[in-house]
Amino acid sequence: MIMDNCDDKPIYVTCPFIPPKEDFIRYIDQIWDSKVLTNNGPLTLELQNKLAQLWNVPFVNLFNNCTNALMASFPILGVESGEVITTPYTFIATAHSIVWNNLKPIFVDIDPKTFNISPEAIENAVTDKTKAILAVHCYGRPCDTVKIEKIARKYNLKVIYDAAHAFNVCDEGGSILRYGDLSVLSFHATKVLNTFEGGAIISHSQEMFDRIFRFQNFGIVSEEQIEAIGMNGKQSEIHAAMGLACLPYVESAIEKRKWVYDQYHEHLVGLPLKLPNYSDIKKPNYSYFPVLVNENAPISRDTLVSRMNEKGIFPRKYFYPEITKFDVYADMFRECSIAQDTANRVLCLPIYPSMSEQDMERIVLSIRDCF
Ligand code: T4K
Repeated sequence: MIMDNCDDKPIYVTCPFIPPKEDFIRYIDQIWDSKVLTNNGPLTLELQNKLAQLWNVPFVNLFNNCTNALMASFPILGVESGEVITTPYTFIATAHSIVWNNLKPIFVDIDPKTFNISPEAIENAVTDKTKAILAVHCYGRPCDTVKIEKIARKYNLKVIYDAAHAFNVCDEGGSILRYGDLSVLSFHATKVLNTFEGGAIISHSQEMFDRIFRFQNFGIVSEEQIEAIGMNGKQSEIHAAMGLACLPYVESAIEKRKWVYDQYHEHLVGLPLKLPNYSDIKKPNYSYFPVLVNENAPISRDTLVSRMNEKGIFPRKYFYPEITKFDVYADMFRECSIAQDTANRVLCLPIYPSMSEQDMERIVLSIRDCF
């Protein structure tokens, strides 16, 4: 978006974490030496191992993005027909991954407190055609994994968690990536850890790891054997290099995000906005700062956005509209009143590790001026 009447630098919803250039170059030198550019080279394996250690999970397959990893998840689990219960309150990639597999998404409502898919709504939507649940840990807040897994066991359903927002998030038992048949992460530029573009699938057995490994490499078993209509989902060495260069800084980057979160809580108190509260999460990652504009606020969410834009500040309406409001999903519409109400009032404020005190002040003033 082009800004008028504003001398200050624009402030966007996020700004990628960039490691010191020398750290990145050191890994690039290794690529130049090895001449291995892709197809599971040493840097990809190193990043995979480091992430598995970090999360205390045994099996991590890196992908070239989260969307491809989500798309691959269904054939990998043998879900090839039928219905998948999912949330309408998410980024479009979640739903696309179902439809790309010629599966039918069944959109059910969310919990108003967590913005995550409601387990009760899932159970009410189960039919004899249901094969899987695709749940999203929205904004990095863990889903009600206990209830979801119970429903999955009762009806013999596969569970995939879209954990695009959930890098490093832990509950009392450790990383939330241990839940579900598969968890799928994003390392897009806008995420807590970035590899420019990237993703990963976390699985729980050597057999599944091997199957994912082959599927993301065209389904190749050997030169003379192809076991599936696989895809090219591999992450390249340059992307792994970025991940490795960022990784040592990720905890301090999350700490800086927490500073932003705390500042918003301190300075936006008393306004007709409902602020996110992550105090009940054992280890949150502060990846997003979604506020809800109160129904009786003097201005609407859209007016707030316009006024902030005039001052060169660009929060985002993640996730407006809910998926079934997009034309291409209109014939899959199901009434989800909580998702609709949330989508109409939500605004994700800028949050990223390099936010300066001056920029924080600009954002806070731009909001306070509106009320
Ligand atoms: N599931 C969920 C729940 C997701 O949220 C996502 C992605 C996915 C799956 C799929 O993951 P990937 O396949 O992408 O790995 C952004 C991201 O592109 C997308 O990854 C993310 N979710 C979604 C919530 O947000 P846009 O279209 O809003 O991005 P964009 O380009 O407008 O960027 C937002 C702001 O970030 C810009 O205003 C400026 C800043 N920015 C962005 C980029 C790309 C930078 O400063 N530098 C950059 O390189 O989708």
